[in-house]
This record gives sequence, structure tokens and C-alpha cells, in this order.
Amino acid sequence: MSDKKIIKGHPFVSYTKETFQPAIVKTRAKNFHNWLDNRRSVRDFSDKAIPKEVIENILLSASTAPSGAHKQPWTFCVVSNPEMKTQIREAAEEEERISYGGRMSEEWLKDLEPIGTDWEKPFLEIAPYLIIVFKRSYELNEEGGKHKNYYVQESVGLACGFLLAAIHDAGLVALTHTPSPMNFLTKLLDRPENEKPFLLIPVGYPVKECWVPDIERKSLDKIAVWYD
Ligand code: IYR
Repeated sequence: MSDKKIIKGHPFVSYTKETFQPAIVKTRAKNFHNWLDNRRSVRDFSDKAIPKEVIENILLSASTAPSGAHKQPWTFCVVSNPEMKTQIREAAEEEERISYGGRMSEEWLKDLEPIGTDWEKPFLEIAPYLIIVFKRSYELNEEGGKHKNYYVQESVGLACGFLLAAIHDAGLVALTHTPSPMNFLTKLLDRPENEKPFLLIPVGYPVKECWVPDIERKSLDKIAVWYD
């Protein structure tokens, strides 16, 4: 039997799979949680090099995320050039100095205290790669017309989730950094008008002696409501 057919005029491929046995489903779900629960945002990076191929595969994993009408409305800019990293650090710190110096509310700053962040962002120069994720609100067609993308925020958020999971699975660490405002990235990376910066994600190995905040994740009863 063919594994391809036309449905309503469009090609479909078979996705009929052997389902896992209930016992395996249980252990897989549990193991996956244990594995993901091990992921932490890290701010202290080693400058140890990472092969480009690793980043390529991580980006391909991110790009398997679902997206509105399968438009994959994302661009991943990958910066390893030291001069560019310095420029990004300087511009980010300029914004962050203003943010921490009064643009963020007292309440916000208080919430960040246990995490220990401040305006200084040395990791932007130390981490071997900076992945800057851009969302593509629309595409430009050949005639210069605009073709809108759908659920762009949700789609790019999902891709970033997949990206972080792929980084963790590779044995690397990352930080979801949100310098604000982020327009300086459009300029420094010379991005077109249909792209807007979404997240800046340094990727690398952690420093040898690495410390992260002693935080806990919410328990199931705080995050889930069941309607049996
Ligand atoms: N963008 C700033 C502040 C910051 C904001 C949140 I929300 C965090 O979870 C952590 C930091 C910065 O990156 O330092």
C-alpha cells in the first residue's frame, strides 16, 4: 500500500505509527520529565568552542515546532564573531542599564532579586554562540507584496521551547535573555523590515563551578485543573 495519497486535492503522507505499550508510555513520560526538570537557565558560560554542526542540528530541531499554517515564521541569527558579540553586549548593556536604573518597576526588580540579575551581561561576549531569534510577521513576495503569517507570537514561542529542549538534550546550556527594547538587534544584524527580534539566547557549556538560583518548580496541583 502506498504511504502517500491525495486528500482534498493535496498530498498527504501516512503517519500511522506503532503506538508504545502503556508501560513504556509511563516510563517515557516520567523519564522525560526528570530529564527536562534538570534544565536550568545558566548565566555563567565557558568560552569552550562548540562545533558548528551542533548548532545546525539544534536549529533544525527548533524548526520542527508547529506553526500557524506551517509558515515557520522564524529566523535564527547565529553570532560567533567576537566583534559582533562585543557590539551586541555594549548595546544590550546600554539598554539594561536604563532598565535596571528605573525603567523597570520596583516590584519587578524585587522579583528578580533571587535570580541575581543586573545590567551587566558578560555572557554576551563569553558564550561561543549567540542565537538571536527573529519573528517574521509577514513574508515579502516577489512583487514586493506582503503575505501575512499567523499566530506568529505563539509559533516562535514554541520554536524557542523546542530550541531550549534541544540545547539541553545536547548537553549544553542556554539563557533566554530579553534585553529591552531589542531594536538594536535589528540594526546590528541588518535584518529586513518583516523581522522583529524575539529572544536572544546565548549557548555554550557552563563554567566548571556553576551555580544557579535555588528555586523550585510549581507542583502539579498549582499548574493543572482536571475535568474528569
Ligand atoms: N531583561 C532583563 C531583566 C530580566 C527580566 C526577566 I522577566 C527575567 O526573568 C530576568 C531578567 C535581563 O535580562 O537582565
